[in-house]
Amino acid sequence: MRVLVLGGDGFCGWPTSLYLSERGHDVTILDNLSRRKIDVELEVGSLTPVAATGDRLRAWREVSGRQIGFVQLDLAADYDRLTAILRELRPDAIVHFAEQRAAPYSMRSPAAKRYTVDNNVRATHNLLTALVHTGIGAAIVHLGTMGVYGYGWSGSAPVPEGYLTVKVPTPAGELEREILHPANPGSVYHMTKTLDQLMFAFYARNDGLRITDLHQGIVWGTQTPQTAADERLINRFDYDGDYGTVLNRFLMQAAIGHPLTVHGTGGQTRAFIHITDTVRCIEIAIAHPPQPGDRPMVLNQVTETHRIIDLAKLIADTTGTQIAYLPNPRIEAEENDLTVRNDHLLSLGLHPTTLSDGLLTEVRDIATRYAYRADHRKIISRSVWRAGMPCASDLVPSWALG
Ligand code: NAD
Ligand code: USQ
Repeated sequence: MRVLVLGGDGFCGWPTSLYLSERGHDVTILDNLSRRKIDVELEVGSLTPVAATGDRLRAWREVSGRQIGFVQLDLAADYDRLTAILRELRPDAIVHFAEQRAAPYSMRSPAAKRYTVDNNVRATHNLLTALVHTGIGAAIVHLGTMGVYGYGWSGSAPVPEGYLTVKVPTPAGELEREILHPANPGSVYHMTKTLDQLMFAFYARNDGLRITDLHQGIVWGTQTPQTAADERLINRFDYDGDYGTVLNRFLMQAAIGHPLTVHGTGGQTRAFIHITDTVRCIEIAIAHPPQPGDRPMVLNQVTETHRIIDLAKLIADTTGTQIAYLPNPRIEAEENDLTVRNDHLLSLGLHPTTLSDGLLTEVRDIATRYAYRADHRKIISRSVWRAGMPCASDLVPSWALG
């Protein structure tokens, strides 16, 4: 299959591109390298030493004998070149990772809020309209997020896969309808993913585009067998207060002896998936696209749920690291239940990798190996959800955080 991977230089996109290439697909990455530029803006970098894109691609050719194409293009801005690339490559499937994906970054300033909305909404809309315009019938697989549902909206009922059956009272009696699950985003970033959903619904109905929206949980882990094959292929490992996600942050913090940065009580429950399962889910999704005229297929791409405090305690108990309970910089429920339906991906052949599979050690090993690259000043999250909210770094003396 010819697969175009939008955002293929990023944390999820790079291992996905290598995996699909190894599985025999003809892969081209399209990326504007904005994630690398945001590292420069934030004066922080991946904990792992990520090679330049050209070096990565050359290394893959040497290691695998296979070629991955690369196009440097801004999906949100460069519409004409996008249509030209689509006409030239004529992809069978397009995997869309190319969005600004950090909730704290999306809340850090008016400029970051506007950038996140402009970038994500325009990127997705440009892709959809370019497919209609060029008449290329590629199936789209988009990386959405569990955060579109919000947390605790439906109490302890499992979160369904995208759609909800509701009863509408009418004078003639109750009508049953399936609607898109109500959106309840918790950040400007998550809000852009809810807007993506509306665009998908419209273009699937109006133009028959074939769209799969993967509502992914928090990805943990770093390496896949492909990225581990050569140092130059190593994946990103974000640990900073904006881009680092919670489990990888805790593992890195334990590796460098920094107290684990629990926001609030840690009673927040979230969904997780290991990076090796992410790449496998993408392969499953491109192999099972919806038909023209179908509504967008929504699959919950998660394998397990955990409370943040339980993850912190697990890591603290095995490493002897302390837990720091920090003022929560986000506006979110202190505690929530979360059970999630993930029947589709399981029925299509996903065999989940779980925290208990010993992989925590693998990530910790990576974190220990590259601990010397960590900038301790970048660990505490400084983005707050509303102006005037206390920031942990103002309240907690630095000696208390190691
Ligand atoms: P990332 O920031 O590491 O990768 C995104 C890539 O897209 C980057 O290489 C960036 O340069 C590129 N990009 C962004 N805007 C672009 C544009 N306008 N034109 C071209 N390229 C552009 O993020 P990630 O962690 O790999 O996440 C990928 C996708 O998966 C995102 O859409 C994110 O919302 C989703 N997701 C991620 C996680 C997670 O835990 N990392 C969880 C759920 C969903
Ligand atoms: N948290 C802490 N301590 C930390 C960092 C985070 O307690 O040091 C808490 C947060 O307050 C939050 C939870 O952990 O309650 C998750 O935070 P996160 O930064 O790991 O994840 P989130 O902001 O939700 O975003 C990440 C990805 C995003 C993706 C989302 C999936 O960055 O791209 O969409 O996970 S989900 O959470 O399922 O919506």
